[in-house]
Amino acid sequence: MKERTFVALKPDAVRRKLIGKIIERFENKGLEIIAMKMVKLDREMAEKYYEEHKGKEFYERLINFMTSGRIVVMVIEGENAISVVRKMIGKTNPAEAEPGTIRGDFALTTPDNVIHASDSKESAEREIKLFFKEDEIFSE
Ligand code: 3AN
Repeated sequence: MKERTFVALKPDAVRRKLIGKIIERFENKGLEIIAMKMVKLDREMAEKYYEEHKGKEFYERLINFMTSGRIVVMVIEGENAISVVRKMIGKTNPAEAEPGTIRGDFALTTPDNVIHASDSKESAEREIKLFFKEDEIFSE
């Protein structure tokens, strides 16, 4: 089934100039980038984005990190895009992420684990809406 998922390249990915290397993997896989922009999250937006983690031990660190620099957000479309992209990014903890995955190859610790991708249809819809208007998304 053709799906849309939301991906964010975190401030560490931008600082380390990994944007091209990461996007290349999605394009090589046959996925379509149908929306993309660079933004800098303010605290309010970051809190909205990570509302499910409010109260967790790492929440403050996560918000501080995610507002520390610009990020690249995108909508990716393709067959089973949500699970395929999750597989490609690897486990949340980069120490456990398999080599060959994006976190496995480019990250070592959290919260600076280079990339975020939606983990379900519901979160994809919520996250896409948070960052993109419908007329900024270019579906085939
Ligand atoms: P994922 O990004 O793989 O969906 P989530 O949604 O559980 O993982 O976590 C969101 C973000 O919070 C992660 N990308 C990571 O940056 C950060 N994070 C998750 N767990 C921890 C942790 N134990 N310590 C620090 N940061 C964490």
